[in-house]
Amino acid sequence: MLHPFLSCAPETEAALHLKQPVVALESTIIAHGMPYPQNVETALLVEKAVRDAGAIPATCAILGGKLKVGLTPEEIEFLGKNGPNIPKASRRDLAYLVSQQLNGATTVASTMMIAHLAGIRIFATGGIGGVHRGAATTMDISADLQELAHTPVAVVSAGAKSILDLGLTLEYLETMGVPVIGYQTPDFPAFYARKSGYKVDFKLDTPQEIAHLLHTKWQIDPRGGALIANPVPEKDQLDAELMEKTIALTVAEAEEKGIRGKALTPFLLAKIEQLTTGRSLQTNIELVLNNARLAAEIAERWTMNDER
Ligand code: PSU
Ligand code: MN
Repeated sequence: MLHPFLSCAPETEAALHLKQPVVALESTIIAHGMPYPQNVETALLVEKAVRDAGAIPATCAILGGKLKVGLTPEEIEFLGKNGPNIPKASRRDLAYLVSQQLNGATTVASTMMIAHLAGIRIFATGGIGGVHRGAATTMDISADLQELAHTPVAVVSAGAKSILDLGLTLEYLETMGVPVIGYQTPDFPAFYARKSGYKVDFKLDTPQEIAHLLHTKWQIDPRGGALIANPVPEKDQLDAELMEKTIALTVAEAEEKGIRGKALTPFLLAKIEQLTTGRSLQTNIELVLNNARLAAEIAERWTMNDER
């Protein structure tokens, strides 16, 4: 039985019913993470990458108060075109948007919630939210981390941008009991770069092993997610030092302008893209595609495990 607030695309519903592999995808990256029209092009390419790797994509969003699981290309176009005018919706925003029958672009946190309600276990994105630099005084810690602590969905990401304090983000995940798994790497990746200077907790080399770990984790305790860190492909990587400088400038500007709360991440993303004259956008697109492919492979192995 579907949750009454969910609205599943027929294809997604059929796939879930038949226990076929499904990969959840978020929509804040579409509305707030990239400019139009590259955001729409990317969202469609990501769905294609999931399909080509043998799974069904389920892009999530809130439309007219419905928790949507699987969007039409027209709905993706709508989110991409309206971009910043679509409210960015994290956990705390869901009840308001649903009860008022409004639209929302879902973050990692709210996409995990929707995926969980629909019975989807694997989710691909670009980068997760985390502990922001200066969080000791601002207390800006993304709700994504609490969601990973509580909701049993595995998130495949290219680590996190160093707009965040990556060391504190990893500490927080440890406290919350979230395993961080490096795919074929011992290093925690820094989104644009393959290394951050920090290590992951565990390195696993195949989608099969990752699916097996998830299966084991949820047999021991059905609560809580996992973070799968998949580094950006070598050829798309940006210079780590240059990005560090760019990000430092961006964070300083946000502070100067007093940009806070949910506006902060989108501001930083747009600014970085401007400063790198679009090169960061290309890298961003490539790493999301890379994550979509890995998530599809894990989802395939996961459905096989699940039926054991
Ligand atoms: N980091 C990125 N790209 C993104 C986001 C984060 O590199 O698009 C988005 C994701 O949707 C993530 C959200 O869940 O921002 C986190 O926002 P906040 O820090 O306000 O929780
Ligand atoms: Mn925040």
